[in-house]
Amino acid sequence: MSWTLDVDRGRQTWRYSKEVNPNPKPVDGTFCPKGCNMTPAKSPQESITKAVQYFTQVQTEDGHWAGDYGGPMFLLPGLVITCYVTGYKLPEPHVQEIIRYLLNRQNPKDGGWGLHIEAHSDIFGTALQYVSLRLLGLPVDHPGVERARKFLRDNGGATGIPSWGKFWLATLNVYSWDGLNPIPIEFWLLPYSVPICPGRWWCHCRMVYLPMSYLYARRTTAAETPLIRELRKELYVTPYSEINWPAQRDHINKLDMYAPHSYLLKSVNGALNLYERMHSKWLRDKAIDFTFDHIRFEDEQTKYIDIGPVNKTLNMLVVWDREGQSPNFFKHADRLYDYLWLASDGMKMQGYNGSQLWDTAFTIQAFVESGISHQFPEAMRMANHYLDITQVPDNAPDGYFRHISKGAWPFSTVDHGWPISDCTAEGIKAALALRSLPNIVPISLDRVAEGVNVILSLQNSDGGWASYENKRGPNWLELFNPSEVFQNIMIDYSYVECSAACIQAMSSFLKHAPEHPRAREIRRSIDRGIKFIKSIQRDDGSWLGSWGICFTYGTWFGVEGLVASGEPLNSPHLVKACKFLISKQREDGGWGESFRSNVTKNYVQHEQSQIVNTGWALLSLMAAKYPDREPIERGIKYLISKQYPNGDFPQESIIGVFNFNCMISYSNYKNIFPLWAISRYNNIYLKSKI
Ligand code: LAN
Repeated sequence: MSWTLDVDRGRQTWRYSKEVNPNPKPVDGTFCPKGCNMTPAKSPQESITKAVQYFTQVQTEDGHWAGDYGGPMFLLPGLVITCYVTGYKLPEPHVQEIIRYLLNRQNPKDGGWGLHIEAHSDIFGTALQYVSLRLLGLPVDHPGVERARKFLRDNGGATGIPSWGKFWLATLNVYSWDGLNPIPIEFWLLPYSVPICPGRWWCHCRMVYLPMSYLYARRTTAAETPLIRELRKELYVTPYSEINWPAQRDHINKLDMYAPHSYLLKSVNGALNLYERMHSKWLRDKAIDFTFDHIRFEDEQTKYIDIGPVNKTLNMLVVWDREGQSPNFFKHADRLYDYLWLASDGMKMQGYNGSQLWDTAFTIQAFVESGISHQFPEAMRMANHYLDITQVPDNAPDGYFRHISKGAWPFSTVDHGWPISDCTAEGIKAALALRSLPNIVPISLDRVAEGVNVILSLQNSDGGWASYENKRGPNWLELFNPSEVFQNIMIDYSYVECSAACIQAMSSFLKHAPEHPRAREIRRSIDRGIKFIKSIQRDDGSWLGSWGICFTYGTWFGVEGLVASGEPLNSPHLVKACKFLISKQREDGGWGESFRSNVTKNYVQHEQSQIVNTGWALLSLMAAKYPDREPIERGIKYLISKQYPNGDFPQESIIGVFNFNCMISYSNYKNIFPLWAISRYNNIYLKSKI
């Protein structure tokens, strides 16, 4: 028996076969290149060669780099519950791998699970994985199930689960809909001119609450089976029929609480609970039809992948509610597999349908900076091909709040197609970097300019860039954040990462097309962007990262953005940033940040140095031409000492994040950032041809 990763224009699906595959294509983490020298690198040059050799060997046939984009623990249960409610059967080999994953990721200390693979156990994580294991067939007396149940019951049972958990349990018929605060579907009928119109929310928040409000309005619920009746007994510390459900609406276990409801939200919820008892049926039916059309639009625009892992399974449930097991339902089921990733710990649901474009764009830039990419013409040709086919060809049709996307790059695949500011920026940077290589047919400057057009359109009035869309609503909308476990989900904010990437892309574009008709406009946009970046630099010289862990990530972007725009190297902003980084260097020469940096928004040292943090810190210091070579050299030595003899690097702690509290794995970063930093070191200090 064997598992094979199939790829098609970035689409990744794991296929099981009873036969053994005699020639498996290596996937990262499973491979040592043929004839690879088993001694560790003795010099930066050797380390670079080994790193590039290794990483080109695991490139997929369609030109991208694939990897594990798992980490969050609240996603897979949505898939398992959706399959159960709709009667869709996952293949048995997948079921076995999913069970293996859930058991592997159970916290050995207390038998629970948290919000992500490194988090402390909480009710959200534990109740949802518990239910998943039971739905997938584990018996009530399985040791892992017993330990989980003990954790749950010792901590008050599942009543204190956060709102998204309450929602999933209610669809499964093991929690009452009366135990939820209302998810008012009529909001969808508000005109855009109203500041709280959902069209102004951050697209991820919008696209999650869209199907949630539909399913809440319809109270879509699983049929009561014997297993459901058993679960009702297992999940709670009081008999199910005696639970006071309305009292549970605001009951959130303290283990789970991260973003408490505001007073404003509490009073709005009070009013909505009243409204729920006397709403107009006519208006509700109208809103149900509108949201269904919107959901269908999203499904079709993304080829049933959907913007993310949460609305993916919710939308599938909506289609089932409306149409049963229709052809569209099976289109959904087919795309479930795009989210499932098999790794050594089992099969998980990823935070997206992959990070294909993002990783490939960074890899291209690191390879070009290595100075040896011309020795790997086929790998570079295929990477260029992946960039080429992944640029979004068209705008989404009007309506349903979509921003323009023609010329943008997405995070994963062209089929997904949602444009993102910094993915577009990294796509542009990679496309332009490839122009320095021989024998590549580069993406034309006209097409790159289409990407620049998207970037220009996305600049906010504060001068910065948000993720997918402009910042469309006021900050006070955050007071309506109902999620309890995530921060900053209501609107799209300007981020240092997105802003700095856009500035770098436009600066690079100007170098390639100085006479472009929009050059002045671009220069002005860069200036405004730089002002924004400077305005959010912290007093200690750092920038807070929002999508990576944490200050080393944010500071890397801040510094590269300033340097790309031509900021003088003696600028107090750059000097302060370097001083900050140097102050965090550790005894062994490395840098290492804990995910608690993001959670607390203060620098928290990891127990150990981390190669990816070290890569970011070194890249920043060298971009800013930090005058003292000694700390940089120590960092480089640290990185080289961590490289495996085959050129790969170890997978260390989780390194990505969203909404401050949930971590996510970027498993290719270990191969990208150490290589990039060592390459820059070689270029600046050794200037040697390899
Ligand atoms: C991502 C992944 C990519 C990431 C970067 C491009 C790295 C970043 O610079 C901008 C934000 C973005 C696009 C991003 C936003 C939040 C996402 C989509 C994710 C972290 C992947 C998963 C996450 C999504 C919100 C998960 C579902 C959870 C909800 C709270 C809806």
